[in-house]
Amino acid sequence: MTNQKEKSHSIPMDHPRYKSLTYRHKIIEGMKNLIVAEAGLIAHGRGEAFDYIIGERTTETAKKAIEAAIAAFLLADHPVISVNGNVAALIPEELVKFSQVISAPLEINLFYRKEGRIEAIEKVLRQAGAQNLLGINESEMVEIEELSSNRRLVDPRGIKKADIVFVPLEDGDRTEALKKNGKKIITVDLNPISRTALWADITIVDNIIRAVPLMIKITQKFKKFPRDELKSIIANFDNVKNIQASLDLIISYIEEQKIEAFKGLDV
Ligand code: PTJ
Repeated sequence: MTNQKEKSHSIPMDHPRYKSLTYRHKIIEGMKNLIVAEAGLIAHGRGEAFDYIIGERTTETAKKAIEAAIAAFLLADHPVISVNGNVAALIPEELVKFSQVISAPLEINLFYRKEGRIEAIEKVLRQAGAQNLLGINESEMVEIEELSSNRRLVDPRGIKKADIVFVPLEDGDRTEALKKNGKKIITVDLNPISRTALWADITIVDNIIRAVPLMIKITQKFKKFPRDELKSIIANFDNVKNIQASLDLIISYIEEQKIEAFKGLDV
């Protein structure tokens, strides 16, 4: 397999950081196609840094948060999945699949509005099979209070009437505003102490690339559970303790790296 090239870009498949570079490439291409905002590149880099120090794996604490999130989603009356540029560029097919298995619409909701971005994201989601898409008709949007940014505009059939909103890779002000509007918030954020991570009801500290495929699997399993079992999964979940456990895992991973990182190196 040495020197084999992946078709869409020139990253050799045997490169030790092949996966990470492939997703970086998707973000860069996404920016060129207007899907990703310029600031999305910086956000992705921040995510990569946190992923490094959590060991680029889905931890047991993240799995617990995912289970609580899916239980909450399955019990919700109007769950909605908010989609921004980064998530659409990284995992369009998985987003569409998740929306289908959990029976929640996808709503395009952007922080950085720019002509052509909504259409570019709509296109990539439609190509991935999306049918029920919200947030695409700006003339139908309504405002949510407590928020001055562009994201105050939401779809009346989606986030406006939602009881639970999944907002992966979200800006802190908006999470706070959605909470103040009475929404329950589920997020995926690699930074366990971002404002969104701290404000959310359920914080999944994991890479969106790994989290959503696992969320799909767990939904398929939990769909068969009785409501009482789902309720007890939520009752046994404590978001503050879970975030603290993620921080502990980061500390112990860094501690281990003092030895592990140098293994096999001639230093
Ligand atoms: O497409 P738009 O206009 O809606 O804008 C999207 C971005 C991401 C640019 C916007 O929401 C933003 O500026 O977000 P922040 O405030 O940078 O927050 C993004 C958070 O997501 C940060 O805490 C990152 O660490 C985290 N993050 C980045 N990439 C990933 C991630 N978390 C999980 N998986 C990732 N791949």
